[in-house]
Amino acid sequence: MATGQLFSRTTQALFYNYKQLPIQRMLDFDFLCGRETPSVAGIINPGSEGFQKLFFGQEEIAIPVHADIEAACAAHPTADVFINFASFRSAAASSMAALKQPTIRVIAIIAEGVPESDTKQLIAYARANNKVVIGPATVGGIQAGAFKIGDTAGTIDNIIQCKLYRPGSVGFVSKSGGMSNELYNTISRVTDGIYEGIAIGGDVFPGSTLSDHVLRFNNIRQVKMIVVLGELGGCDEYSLVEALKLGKVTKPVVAWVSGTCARLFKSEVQFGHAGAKSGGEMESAQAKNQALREAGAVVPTSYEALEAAIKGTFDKLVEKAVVTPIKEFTPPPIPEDLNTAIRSGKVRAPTHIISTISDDRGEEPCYAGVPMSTIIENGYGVGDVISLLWFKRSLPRYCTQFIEICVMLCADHGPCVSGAHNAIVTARAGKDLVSCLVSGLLTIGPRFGGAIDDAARYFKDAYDRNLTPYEFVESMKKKGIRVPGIGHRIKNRDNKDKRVELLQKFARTHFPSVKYMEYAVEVENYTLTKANNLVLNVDGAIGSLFLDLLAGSGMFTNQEVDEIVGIGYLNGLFVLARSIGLIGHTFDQKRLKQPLYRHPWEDVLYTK
Ligand code: Q5B
Repeated sequence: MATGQLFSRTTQALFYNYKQLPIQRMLDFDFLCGRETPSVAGIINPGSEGFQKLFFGQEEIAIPVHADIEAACAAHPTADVFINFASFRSAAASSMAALKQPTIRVIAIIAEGVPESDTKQLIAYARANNKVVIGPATVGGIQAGAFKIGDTAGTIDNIIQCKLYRPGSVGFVSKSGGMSNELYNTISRVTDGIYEGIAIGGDVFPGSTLSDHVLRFNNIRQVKMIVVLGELGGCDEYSLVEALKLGKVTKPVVAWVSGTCARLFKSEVQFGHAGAKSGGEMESAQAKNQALREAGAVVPTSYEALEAAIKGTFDKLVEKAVVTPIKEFTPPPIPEDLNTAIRSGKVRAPTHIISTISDDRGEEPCYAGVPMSTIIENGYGVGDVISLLWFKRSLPRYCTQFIEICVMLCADHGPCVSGAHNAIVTARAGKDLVSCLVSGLLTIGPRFGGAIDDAARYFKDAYDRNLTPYEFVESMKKKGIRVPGIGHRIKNRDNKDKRVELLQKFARTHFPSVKYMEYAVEVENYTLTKANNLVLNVDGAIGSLFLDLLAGSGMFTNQEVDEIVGIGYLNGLFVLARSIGLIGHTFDQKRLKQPLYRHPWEDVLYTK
């Protein structure tokens, strides 16, 4: 790299702490400048590794993410700039770690509020090891057409407006990052633009000083004039005065120290930066401006006159042919982000998902349009929530009560049923809760718990077609289908399922009609003539009674009832309810610290 140059069109940085926007802005700047390689080689996101997808022009690229600074530097030995977006709490430690890496040459520390004692240590280490620190409390810097640190120069529109996508002839250094954006604009209006701009940051002890950068600019062939924007407070500007007096700066310098208004305040005043406070006379903006003027810098009489001073100095360089005219070009357009384009109404994009049951975008989540506060304040129960999220309407209280009874009655049926057994075996194999739950749920099907929908489907079809129980059962037999909702492994005529009786009792009391359930009972009466255990089971009771609920509530069309049964809503009741029990069994086994389950050999018939 040529003398004085900090950056070039091939400079690459490591970016500490993943911040999507400033990284994307760096990559957009790269594309605008026609760089061949992205200026961000890697991201350091403490503790996590992988890749981050970002755009380089129209192309999506994956930038490696590293868990620590050492790993990132080892993976990207040519990335010699470290852009530190750590908080003020961790900026010093991470900056020192970066400075200690042999591959890192320049670091920019963005955080404001880094303890001064820590900054002093960073400065001492950087000086001793010939490294450059920009900041803390800085936006960074930019080499026009080559490399940009983070958010420097703001939006792409601003960068284009200020012609920062190609080099000009002005070296610019300021304390303030915000004011540097302002000056990029001013300089672009009255000169051929910025060659390099640096904001050293507003702390009392900046990592590099105004004069450090002015002296560097003086050595850069392409920089023809220098603009300096200082600030009241501190003595940094005096080292520049000294350099000017000693003739170390040979290029024209236009300077302004802001903060002249401090004299209007009766007491000492502190401006936005830690270093920008009125102190003794020497630290006043007036004294510094005067000293710079006397040392040979072009210093206007006010900030308003700064633009004219820059213009006058630049025009003289043009007259003397020190500056050669730049060939202007139009930079490539940066593709607009889809979200921005949608927001501005320029494009429309199809959605990938359609959802009708809930919405979490407003002030509070809504279930089927009912706000959460209404659900809580009106004392809704689980049955009401199921009614909203599954059926998309508020069902009458007796219906939601029935749903809750189903959930309570089916929550568990002891450790010996298929689902509980699986959950227990899985828990004893040391698996996690979700695995245990899922292994139990996977047993729910046509024989165990998952016969509710089929029961509803067949009972409805048979009832609606006026089939007698005899015709229905025998037609099923002919087809080789067991009647869903009929039969149980342990329940029989003399040991009826209490759950079925409770459901029937509730429905007979509250439902306007229980015609489907009564039909199911007639079917049961017939199947019991065949075998003692062919009782109406809990699946059959829920299936037939839900038909009565749907039909009797008057809130569903026939087509909707068919759809509910066809889709298979009703098995959902068993799945939901039994999840409670399966979770209970899992906790139980874990609480009891049960060992790995192995089925006894004696319980297996080994045969050929
Ligand atoms: N036969 C439930 O069978 C079971 C017949 C039938 C006509 C029928 C069986 C069945 C339909 C599915 C159903 C839900 C597999 C059950 C539940 C939740 C649970 C579970 C718990 C809980 C029981 C002997 C003879 C054979 C068969 C005939 C049997 N069922 N005929 N329609 N439905 N039901 N499932 O006792 O002539 O000898 O060949 O599939 O509704 O899962 O607590 O355990 O809360 O956890 O093993 O309550 O009924 O009888 O298969 O030896 O059959 O009866 O054709 O006749 P079994 P099998 P044949 S509630």
